Amino acid sequence: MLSEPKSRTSLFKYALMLIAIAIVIGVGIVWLQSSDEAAPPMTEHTFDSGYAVWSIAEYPAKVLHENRFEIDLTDPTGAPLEGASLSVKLDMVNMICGDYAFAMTEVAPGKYAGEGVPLMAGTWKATLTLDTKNKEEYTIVRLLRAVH
Ligand SMILES: [Cu+2]
Repeated sequence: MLSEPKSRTSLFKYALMLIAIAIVIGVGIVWLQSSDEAAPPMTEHTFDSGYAVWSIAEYPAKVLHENRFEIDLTDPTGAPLEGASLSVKLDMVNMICGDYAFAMTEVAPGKYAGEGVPLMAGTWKATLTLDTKNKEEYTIVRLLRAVH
């Protein structure tokens, strides 16, 4: 009779511990998935004078290698947005380890390409400055992952 409440208490503690472990694992899985979802290989962006599809040829990007960035621009009617000038700046999220800036060139009507070099493994923020031929300026931001 004396030992029964004791074992119930320890069973209760054991159950609490299992629940706590399950919560920690669950939060960890959600966090991992959200960091992957935040930096997919291809991102889509709408801006006032059109639409952008931004892809990175090999993904995740390779650290200290030239990675081909491709941006397709279309105007609101779906026609290629030609004659824009594009430049990209890479900087690492939550770190001051140096930026990498590069220009993109128009390789086909409305299709722009350039080579980006992440300096370290991790998550990078890429900021695109887009100047249309009508002298409108837009800033488009995406995240990307880089690995060794
Ligand atoms: Cu860094």
